[in-house]
Parts: sequence; C-alpha cells; structure tokens
Amino acid sequence: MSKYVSVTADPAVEQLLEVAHEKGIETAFDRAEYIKPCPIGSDGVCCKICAMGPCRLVGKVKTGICGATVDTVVARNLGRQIAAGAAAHSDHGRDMALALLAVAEGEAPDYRVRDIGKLVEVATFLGISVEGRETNDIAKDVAEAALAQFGQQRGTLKYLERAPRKRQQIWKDLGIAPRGIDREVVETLHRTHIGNDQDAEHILDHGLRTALSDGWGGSMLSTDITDILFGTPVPLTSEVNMGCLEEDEVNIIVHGHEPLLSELILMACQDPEMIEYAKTKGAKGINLTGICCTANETLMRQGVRSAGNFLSQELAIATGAVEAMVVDIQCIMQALVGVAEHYHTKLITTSRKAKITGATHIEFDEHKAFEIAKRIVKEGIDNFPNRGKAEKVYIPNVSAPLVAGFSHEYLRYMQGGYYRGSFRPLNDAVMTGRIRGVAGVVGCNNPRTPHDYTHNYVVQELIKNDVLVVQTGCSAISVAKLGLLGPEALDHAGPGLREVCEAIGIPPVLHLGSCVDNTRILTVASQMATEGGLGDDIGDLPAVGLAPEWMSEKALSIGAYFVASGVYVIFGTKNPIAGSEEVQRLISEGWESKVGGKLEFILDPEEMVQKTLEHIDLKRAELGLPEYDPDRFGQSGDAPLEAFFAVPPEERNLYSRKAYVSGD
Ligand code: NFS
Repeated sequence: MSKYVSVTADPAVEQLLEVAHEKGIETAFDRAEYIKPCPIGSDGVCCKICAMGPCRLVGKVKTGICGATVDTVVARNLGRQIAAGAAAHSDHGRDMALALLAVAEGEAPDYRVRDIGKLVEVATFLGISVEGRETNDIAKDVAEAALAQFGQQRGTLKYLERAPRKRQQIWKDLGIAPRGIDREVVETLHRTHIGNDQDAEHILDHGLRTALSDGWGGSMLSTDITDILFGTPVPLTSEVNMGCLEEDEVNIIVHGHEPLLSELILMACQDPEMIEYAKTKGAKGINLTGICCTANETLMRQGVRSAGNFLSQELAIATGAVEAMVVDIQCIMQALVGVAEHYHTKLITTSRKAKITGATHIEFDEHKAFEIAKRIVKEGIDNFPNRGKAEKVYIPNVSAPLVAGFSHEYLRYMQGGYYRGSFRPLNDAVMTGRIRGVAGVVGCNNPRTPHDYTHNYVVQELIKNDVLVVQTGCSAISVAKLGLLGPEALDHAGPGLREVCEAIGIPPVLHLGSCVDNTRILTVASQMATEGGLGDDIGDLPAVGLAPEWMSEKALSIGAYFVASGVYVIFGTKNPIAGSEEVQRLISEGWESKVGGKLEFILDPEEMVQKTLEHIDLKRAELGLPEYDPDRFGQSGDAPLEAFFAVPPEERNLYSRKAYVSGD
C-alpha cells in the first residue's frame, strides 16, 4: 500500500502523487504538510481591516487597538467570507444573465435558447408575458429582469417567492429578506469596515441576508439561465476519474465554473474539421474532460466525463497526457502554472476576470465564442506532438461509471409523469419511514483532511441508514469516483430507501449539479415542504446539509443560506470561528431560535453522521411521524433498476429533449 493512501481516498490521485514526487513536483498535498495554518487566523481572531493592526487577539489581548472585541472580529471575518462567497456565485450568475441578453439581442450567434419550456416557465414566474411572442423577445425580458435583481435597491428579491410562505414570513419579520443581490454584499463590506457595525449578532444577521441574496438570488438565477441556454438536465450516464484521459487522443480539460465557454469547446472538439486536424497531428481524436464545477455543468447536460474534483487538478497534469487545461473562474490553483512547466501541458486562462501569471491568456468573448473555442482547441491539438518528448506519460487505469442529471424538474417528473409530477411519493416514503430523511452533501476538498474520505464515509453511512442523499460539486464527484452515483449504490442503501428508489427509479445518491445548483436543493426542499405531510416549511423537514471537506468562501455562503432557509448545516475540516464561543453560540442556538436552521463545525466524521441522524429523528418526532425502524421495510422484492439505467438517456424518458427541449 502506498504512503499516499493516507492523504487521498482516490486511487488515481494516489498513483499520480507517486509520479509527481518521483519528478520532484510539489502539490497542494505537500504544501499542506509544511505550511502550518496560522493559529490566529485559523480561529478567526486576526483583524486586518485597518492599518493600526493587524491586531492578533490572543492571550491577554482582548481587543484590537480600536477596541473591537474578539466576538466582533470573529463575526466580521465570517461576515466578509460569506460576502466574498456570495459575490463569487452571484457574479457568475450575472455573467449568465449578460450572456442570455447577448443571445437575445443577436450578438452571440453561437448560442441559442435551447430550453424554451424552461424559458417560458421562468418568464411566467417573473411576470413577463409569453403569449405569441418570439423566443428571443421573451429571453431579452428575462435577462433584463434578472439583471435588475442585482442592482435592485428597494423591495425584496423576486426569487424569495419560490420559498414556502412561512419561510418568506420569517425573513420578512426578521428584516433579512434581501433587497438586491449587490446591495447586500456591498453592505457587508461597509458594515465590516473599521469603526462601523460592532455587534456580533447584528453583523451575523446581515451575513444571513447576504447569503440569501446568493441562494435565492444570484445562484438560483444562474441555474435557471444556464438551463435556458444549455438545457435542463435529465439523467444520463457518464464516467469519472483520470482513466477518462485517452492515451491516443488530444486531451483537453476544462476547469473552473462557467459553462459558457466549455459548452462551445465541446462543440469545437466534436467539429469534424477539428477532428481531421487532430488526425494530421497523429492523434486519433479529441477527448474533452472536466474538473471541478465546470465538469459538473458539462456532465449534467452533455455527459462530458469528469477527470476529478478540486484536489485532482494538479495531478491531472502530472499524467503527462494533457495537451491543454482551459480554465475560467474560481477554484483554480495558481500552482497549476508550476506543475504545467514540468510537462508539455498548456495552461490557458480565458476569463476577463482571472489571469494567472505564466499562463497563456486567450480571452473569451461571447460575441465570437466558437471562433475562440476553436482557437483554444487548436492550441491543444498543435501541442499533441509534444506529448512524451520531455515527460513520461502515465494515465492511471482508474474510472467509474455514474448517473448524473437530476434536475428538480426531472425529480418531479419521475414521481408522476409530465402532467401529474409531484413530490408526493417521496413525501409519503418519508412519512411512512421507508426514507428516514434527506441529506444534502456538498462542497469542496481540503488537503487539511484526507481527500474524499469524509465525503465518501458520510454518504455511505447515510444511505445505509435510509437517508436519501442529494449532492453537488466536488462532493458528488468524490462519491462518483467510488461508484456510488448509480444503481450499484442501491446495494449499499438501507432496505426502505432501496425499496423507494427502485419504485421511483432513482439511485439513492442523486447528483444535482455544480455549486450554483445547490439552489436545486432549495427548490426540492421547498416543493417537499409545500407538497404536504411534512410540515409547511423547509425548516420542518427531516433534512440536514453537510459540507464535510469545505475550504472556500463560497461554501460558507451556501452554508449560511441553507441555515437561513431553516436547515441544520454541518461543516467539517476546520472551524474558522473557533476563537469566539459567543459567535459559535450565535450561529448555532442563536440562529436556530431566529430562522430554525443552525450552523455547526463538527470535525469528526462519525459525529457528523450521528448528529445528522439525531436531527432527522428529532424532526420526524416533531412532525408526529412514526419512529424510524430499520427492520420495517424492504421486503417488496422489486427488481433493481439496472435495466433502466442501462438504456440510453434519450430513449429513457419522455420529459426532456424530445418533449421539452427545442431543437435537439
Ligand atoms: Ni463548490 Fe468548493 Fe469549487 Fe465547486 Fe469544488 S471546491 S464551494 S464544489 S469546484 S465551487
């Protein structure tokens, strides 16, 4: 057994760490060894918002030079992290809205509205008339209405209306219903400037408002508009891990978050002219794979294979088989430049917002998107003859099949068909106790904790205990690598959960998309709450959210908007507010008394599972549901649904491409 098994649960990453070390290449796994986290910053008690400091509030030092207390400093730091996360997600959503506007105005000829059904649905929700109007006219109004949400100064965000009424009232009563997306982020920065908001509770409550502007604002808009432009996901099969890289083809990896360019890179990779060109360079074809949430976006809609998650990025280059890694925004390590220098790999940055010193910059422009996509793919092809010249090529023979593509629309459809879709069967299953509860397991990797281990452990334990798991982001990819995103996972599910999954035709672990698609989980939760039988608010559901290996500010924003929506949220890995008992109390008991949800940092995986199950059982009791009994169900003898998933997706369902998505 290699020594790297202690740092990663992924055998491909394990093998590639060996390869990288032989070559003297350093990765995040090594840096996490020798860079010890600063204990002061780690606990959230370093204040560096002005030039009198930085003030380190440790030992006898109880306040900063200005008199700011530990509680204020810790709360301010957390508030700023939430705001940064909300800004990142929402700015991504803004770009999607701007792209839709460009498409509608005929300025982005390489795109079109692919999901007219979803456009009509979103337009109707936004109060935009659709009768007898051209698709692009509706799209223009939708884009403009979406963009207006960012700069809105008064009133409240339109998408809040998608939450159960009771939840909307809670936000209204507490005064935390966001007014505009940008406004809340800016206000957090203002409040946390030197000498402003200096009451921990008050700062943290605005943290909830800011996070809500992400979850029920920027991110939710992003998911909707991405579906409009590229199609609402439906289940499809694909594959994950480094074994998706091909020995004899040009390997191009898209990495980052926005699907705007990656969708066109996919088109360019499928272009017969480009494939012919690749052949002239000695390759058999062009192979596109993804990493991080770009991978999730293209996987969910197009079935593009994923090479891995956040901590896989450097190692993918260490295969020596990647001609081009094309990145846009977020979760991209600067270290990629250094790793790529050891190989022939070209690192190409593409976003106006993100350059990396030492990388090749080819700026994306939606007005001539396909031309740029082809130029990038050509860079990769031209690089193919350089493969293996100065480096050894090693592609681990490790991959796993998976099923992805569970949009909330599809989940509804699966439970009753196109006309009678609902969440009734799922609610009934929870009410009888066949399904004990639901957990959302999401978020990043973090080299401070063994890669993928906690995701995999938590998800396996939960399905074993009859908890249905919905997933997004790097967590979904982690579990996919283990083979749990598919019908095989039924063998690991508790008997009641298995019975329901077989009856509805879903696996017990559902991949709902990228990190902005956490909003699909909000929508599922709202629909379950309003379906009846499980209370009348998200906060009533026997449900928990977990981010076992979080590291990014975006994860904190997600955690906070789930809390504000009524959910108990557990974060693993590390506690960024460990320096203040009071702030820990405020975001757990304090928030629970206000919004019903609470945020806790629990570093032990077993405790995470235990707390999750306890909370689910508590909510069941509060709803007056029968106590969960693992031996009560599972004798139906239904045949597993391998056969269902073996059918190609386009032949499998009625909803999607033929019935709902135009043009395909
Ligand atoms: Ni989300 Fe974390 Fe990044 Fe995606 Fe992965 S690291 S918060 S899961 S890729 S955004």
